[in-house]
Amino acid sequence: MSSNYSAKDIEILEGLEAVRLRPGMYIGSTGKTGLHHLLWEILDNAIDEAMNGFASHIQVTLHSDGQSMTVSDDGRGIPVDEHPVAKESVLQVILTRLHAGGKFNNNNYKTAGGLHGVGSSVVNALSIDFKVHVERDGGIFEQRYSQGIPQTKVTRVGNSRLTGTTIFFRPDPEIFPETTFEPDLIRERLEIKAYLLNGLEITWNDHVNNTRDTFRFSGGLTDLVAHLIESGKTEKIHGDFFTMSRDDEQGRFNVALCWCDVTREVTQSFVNAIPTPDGGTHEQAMRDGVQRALKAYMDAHALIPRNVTVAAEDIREGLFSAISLFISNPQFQGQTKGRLGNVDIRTWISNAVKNELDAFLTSHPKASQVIAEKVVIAAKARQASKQAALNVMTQSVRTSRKLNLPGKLAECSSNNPAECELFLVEGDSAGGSAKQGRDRRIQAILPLRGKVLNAETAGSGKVGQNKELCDIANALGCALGKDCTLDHLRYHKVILLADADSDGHHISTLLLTFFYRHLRPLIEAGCVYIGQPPLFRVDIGKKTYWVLDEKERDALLKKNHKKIEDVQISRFKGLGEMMPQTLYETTLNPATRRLLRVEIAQGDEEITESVVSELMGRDPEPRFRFIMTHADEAENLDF
Ligand code: 1YM
Repeated sequence: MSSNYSAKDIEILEGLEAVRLRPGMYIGSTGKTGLHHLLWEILDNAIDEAMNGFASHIQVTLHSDGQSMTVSDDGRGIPVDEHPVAKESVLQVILTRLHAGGKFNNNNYKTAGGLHGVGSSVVNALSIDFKVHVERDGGIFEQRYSQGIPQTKVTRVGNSRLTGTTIFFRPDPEIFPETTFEPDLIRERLEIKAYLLNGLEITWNDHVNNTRDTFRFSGGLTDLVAHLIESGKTEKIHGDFFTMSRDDEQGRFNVALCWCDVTREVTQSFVNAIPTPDGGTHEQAMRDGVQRALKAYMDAHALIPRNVTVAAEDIREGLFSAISLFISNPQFQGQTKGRLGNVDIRTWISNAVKNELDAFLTSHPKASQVIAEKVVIAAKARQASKQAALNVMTQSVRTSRKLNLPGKLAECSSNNPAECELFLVEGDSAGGSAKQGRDRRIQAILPLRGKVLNAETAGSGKVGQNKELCDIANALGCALGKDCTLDHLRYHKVILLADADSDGHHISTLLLTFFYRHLRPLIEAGCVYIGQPPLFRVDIGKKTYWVLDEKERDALLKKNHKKIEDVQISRFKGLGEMMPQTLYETTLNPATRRLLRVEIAQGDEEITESVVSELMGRDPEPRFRFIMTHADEAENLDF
């Protein structure tokens, strides 16, 4: 560092200060996930070095206090010579500047993802103690930091003929409420990385539990699938695994799979060596390729009995698979960014898997026979009951339609549309409570931000381009307007959930206008509902009641007038205020909630039409007239 404090130094300090002020922006949170994110960042830099072919061994050590870590690799070592522009050591540039790193190059897909080399400066800024040790150019170099501020210069402390980088860091307790690392979480991640990076040796030293493991797999994904089979306590039904890899201008990927003696399907997918637990386009494309290859093989060899039809899920029964994809522009979606969204890679992966699996099936006739028999048994079992067949049919519709789901949709796990419900929830905070409080099996949540577009004044073109409204249609599995059918409907109930105030009513009205104009078959089929959250909580003695409105509250008080001295009444300002559990009990739980079904009054279709167009239309005059005529019917106006 130059001796006088230059504008450049101030800029750097401001950069790292920004990280300390808003750590969540850089590492997601300051909770357990954020704490471990620090480790993943440093680890990913070491892994990048291995993926680029320069490192073959990585050591990760959790120190005995459980609150500090060391990661080292035997790569080239971070450069220590003077940066030509910054006029200070490249090492210091890397550790103090937010966007320093030689890895932004977009053509280079060989990056572990994460923050792409930005990571080390972020970890440095958020550590109370940070030491870097580099062996390179015949020397050993060291430097120490605290909270991102250099405590020493980059100093040559000895000679070495080896090369590599070692980083020690202790997360800053001023930033992280909890600074204890979780050994199991780390161990699992390291093991997975070793499966994905064939031949890389990762040593895990856990000085809290005094254990040491070395992970090194030469079989790559095959070893991972074998591990899944072993921990799933099952066995392959055929000899060889199917494996394949592709490496071309789109990126590269590996697949390993086999069929096992169970009915469930087990899949693990990764992008740039990062797990995608919620799947995505790569996982779906692999499945698609598998299904097409097997179906084609069975058709060509007349392996499907006359009275049997094979469905996609018959093929997937017992399928154990893994896909690891490396691409330069991964787009992660979903609440926890656990799903890949890139559509450009779909055909590439699906066709490659289809072609390679075609060849595998042809060259392994015995295995193909056994797999085909299993598929036929699955298909027969499915067809055995008409009801089951019906369920399964809708199931396959549901899964194949999952491709375009909006990122913020919290999906339910059931695949049977008849029991599934979609809640459209106003606001992120209410959306969050609903996600936590819901019955994950059958209830999906789509949070909506603020007022949606007024479909009455916007015109079909604008509606078709509106993300929020298209998200709703995509989640439901319906097209808009005259193309809207219920054939692929993914939920048989869609429930609007807004606060019981004027803003909430406005949003419900806008949504109903959208449904009425563009998704009318849903209303006609009786699938659209309005949720009714309670307005009051009334505690009488030890008992709690949730009541819908003033009328109900007064009735309740009248009935309990004897115990009236022991009464507490509170009014909810909004759904976001309710604890998830309370929201479930009062508003989501099918057994106790109250819903209004939206209907177009029989024989009054014309009236409905004119009310919608007048009240939601561009011309304010009819709205004014309506308000003036109906003003005396209104109660509880909320301004
Ligand atoms: C324990 C963490 O960070 N290893 C590491 C980082 C780098 C290199 C080698 C490296 C990269 C390159 C050239 C390059 C980094 N270098 C840079 C930068 N382990 C760990 N090992 N020489 C060495 O990418 O061209 C950023 S990270 F920017 F200096 F090149």
